[in-house]
Amino acid sequence: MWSTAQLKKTIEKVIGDRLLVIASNREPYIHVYKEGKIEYIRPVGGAVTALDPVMRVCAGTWVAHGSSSADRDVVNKKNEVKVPPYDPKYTLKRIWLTKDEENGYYYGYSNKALWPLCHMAYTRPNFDDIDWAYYKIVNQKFADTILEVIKDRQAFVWIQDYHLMLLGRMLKEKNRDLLTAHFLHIPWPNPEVFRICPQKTEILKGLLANDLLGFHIRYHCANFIGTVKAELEARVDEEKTSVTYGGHETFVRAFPISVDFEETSKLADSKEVKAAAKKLMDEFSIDDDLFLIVGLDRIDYTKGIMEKIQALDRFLEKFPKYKGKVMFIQKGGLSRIHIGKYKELNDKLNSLVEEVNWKHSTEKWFPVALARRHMSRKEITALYTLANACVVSPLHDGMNLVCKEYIAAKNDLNGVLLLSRFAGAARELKGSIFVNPYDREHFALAIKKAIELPKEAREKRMRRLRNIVKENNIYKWAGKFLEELKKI
Ligand code: GDG
Repeated sequence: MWSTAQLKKTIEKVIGDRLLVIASNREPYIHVYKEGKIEYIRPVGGAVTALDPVMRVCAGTWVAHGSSSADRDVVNKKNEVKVPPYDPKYTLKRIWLTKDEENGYYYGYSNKALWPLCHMAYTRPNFDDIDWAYYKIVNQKFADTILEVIKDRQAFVWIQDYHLMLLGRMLKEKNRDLLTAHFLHIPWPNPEVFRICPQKTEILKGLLANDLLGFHIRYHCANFIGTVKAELEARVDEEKTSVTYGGHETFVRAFPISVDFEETSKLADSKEVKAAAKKLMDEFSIDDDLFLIVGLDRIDYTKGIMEKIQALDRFLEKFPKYKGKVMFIQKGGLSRIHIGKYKELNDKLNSLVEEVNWKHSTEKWFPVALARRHMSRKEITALYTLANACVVSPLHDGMNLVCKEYIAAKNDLNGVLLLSRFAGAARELKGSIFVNPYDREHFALAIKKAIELPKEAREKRMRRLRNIVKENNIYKWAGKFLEELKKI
């Protein structure tokens, strides 16, 4: 099993004296004002959850958009602050964006065009020229900042996600000696879908400037290679899974991201989490006899939150004997609320929960609780430990970390995972009860199956899932990525 110690060795071997720079839109830590005092928060989101433990081992510089109220007040003259705040291990360098830049680059091109384009969740992408212009401006801003950090040092830049698809090329144009890799946390769609993107050539060229390109699963790699074949005059080597374009070879590989299994598992057994679990039981009136189902997602149309509540509704229609015996808590953090589609979804979700509760509630019981407040990692972990089942039902998802966190927290084996076939994680997590979120009838039956699964079968499945996540943890993800870099 990969550990921090093994990763550290790999980092030393691969990175050596090179400076490690991570570039991502989102910061690993944000600083906010609360009652006049500055506090820090670890923002919600998969990439950060996965990379913070890696950076703590590597001690490099993380360049990201400084987006929060107190962010400017804790940095030095170089816009840098050491993090984690409670145990400083690496440097966070913040980039400031104007309102227009944030609107065009983040809300606009990244999340109104690329996010729906790559997720194929039947939400039409919106390509706007001004958004694209800002996308380029902000990518250039990142490039300039990173080149400034690196100066003439040898460095490896590890770029994260769809917000920075032009960055690799911008960096290489200025400094050919840099080693750059890009990991995409979201799916890559098939060539037919990508074809409609007006900026497709620039995006592909941007990505193909990197030395290594990573996706979660092989299916996304194959889609990417198919897209390159359809769109560019490039040489594809199927054996090596590499693409040569403009004389530069880029290796394309799958690295399934994961969680820190040991840490989550240990946290789940801690006194603090047990205390948090007790509080949650009071807050949501969770009775020991209830079968508790939990969902945890950013409120996003790709996550299939509406679909899971509709499936629960259908389940209660079909099997009314479960009324009063089952409870569903959906933790949903607001996300990208300045985008119309997200606001709309949030309103729809409120109405749906109200409707389903009204329809099925009894004097003392209602089926769905929508938990909106921010929860700490301890509280999230407590929720996992309480949950008899966790439902992860995205319409399409790069990987999905919630299902892996749930598995890592279930030390007592008393839990069932219902998992969408369209999450990247479905390729690995054999032992889940698989669902198609578009098939409400079948989804409802899967909920019944989860509730009725005998103890032995439940434990057997969970044991199998835990072995998979334990073996394929976050350190393995990072380690394998770096080992691949060494090979090329
Ligand atoms: C992208 C890809 C890929 C959620 N609410 C709270 C909270 N969370 C944490 C969860 C989990 C993370 O946020 C969500 O991770 P996901 O993987 O589900 O989703 P995305 O944000 O869409 O991430 C995804 C990921 O990148 C990594 O590559 O798996 O496919 O879309 O860690 O626990 N954490 C806290 N409070 C909350 O209220 N503390």
